[in-house]
Amino acid sequence: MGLEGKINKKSKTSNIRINHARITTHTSSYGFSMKKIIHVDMDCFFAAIEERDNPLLANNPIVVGGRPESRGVVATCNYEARRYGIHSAMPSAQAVKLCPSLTFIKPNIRKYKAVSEKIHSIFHQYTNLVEPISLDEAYLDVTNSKQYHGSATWIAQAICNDIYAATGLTASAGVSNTKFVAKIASDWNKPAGLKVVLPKNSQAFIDQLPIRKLHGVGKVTASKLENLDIFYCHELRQIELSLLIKKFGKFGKSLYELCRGIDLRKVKPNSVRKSLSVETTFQENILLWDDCKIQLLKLVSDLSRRLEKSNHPQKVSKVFIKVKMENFILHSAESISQELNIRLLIELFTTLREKYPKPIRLLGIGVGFTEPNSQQQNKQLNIAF
Ligand code: TTP
Ligand code: MG
Repeated sequence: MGLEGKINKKSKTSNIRINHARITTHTSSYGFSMKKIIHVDMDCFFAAIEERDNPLLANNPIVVGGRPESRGVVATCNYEARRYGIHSAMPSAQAVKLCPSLTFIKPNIRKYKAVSEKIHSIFHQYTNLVEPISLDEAYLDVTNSKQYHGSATWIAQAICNDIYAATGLTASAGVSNTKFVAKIASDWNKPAGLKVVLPKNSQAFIDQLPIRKLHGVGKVTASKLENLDIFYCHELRQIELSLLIKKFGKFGKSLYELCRGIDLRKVKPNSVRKSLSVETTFQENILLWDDCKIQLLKLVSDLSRRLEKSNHPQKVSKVFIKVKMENFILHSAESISQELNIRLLIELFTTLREKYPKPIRLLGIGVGFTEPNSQQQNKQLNIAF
């Protein structure tokens, strides 16, 4: 459904709540994780399923997504198409310009969900600590798993083999003692690749990573770091915590920790998401209404894509917006809504803007979900996402 179709004309704005928070930093004691974490991610998921089901497509560039003439976007594409520079979220019209012989396939979400159920049930054969991230991706904590004498490497390989045997599709896996390294590792040897980063090699592995690989580092943070002549994690590690906090606020502490391999996030089994949000920090603070509107619409389209990809079982119950001003003060506003509602977000933004007519450093939007009822929770346990 196009974004226009998602506007809920019945929504009311009478229950807007405005919150304020000052960004603060705090210190905590560091501890290195001795956990065994696997991150599994299927290769070209939707496209691989379509190729499997139609051998005539093999070796041809294909896209799963909306058609160019109906202003569709690429959900994913196979490696042949990636060679032309095509990627997820690219407008299909642009994709066909890059590769005129491209084959477009309409997504069949029901089919992809059935495959997803199979792979998630394989994960559960190795541990109960499975955190589903999306249809094709999950974190597993196998610290206490007994199979293969507890070897996370062998378990990861066995999971990929089982997935291939059950579905005819390949997965890639990363093994590490932290979530963020396991995720980077699963992408390392794609497709059908396994990358193991042992705790003793973790620092050396992180040191050679470009800073853009770090969890949460987007274009703006990366270019700020690059302006400080910091391109790789080993360079980031030379920077003092106080300077990072001065430059990046609370996120400075995360940067300090991540480049040292410190990521204490646990694998959260069957986590019930309470919200989903996106945000962007601007290279230059913005003030003009037109600039704000463009950024807001970009965020809406980004959030809408993520909502579709994550396939949440819970219903949307509210929308919210947050605005960080040039002085780092954060203001937010929210309103009840059953869907991602652009008009309502614009109203919330206008309310905040009238109250705080100052240059904006960061803009974020999100949706909150209803608490799942027990029936939904059971469904979640069964299908594990
Ligand atoms: P990804 O795991 O991000 O991508 P992928 O599996 O196609 O390719 P890779 O081998 O690089 O992991 O996403 C999984 C599926 O989610 C993907 O096949 C299609 C869907 N998807 C969207 O619909 N929109 C998006 O913007 C993205 C990134 C993915
Ligand atoms: Mg994938």
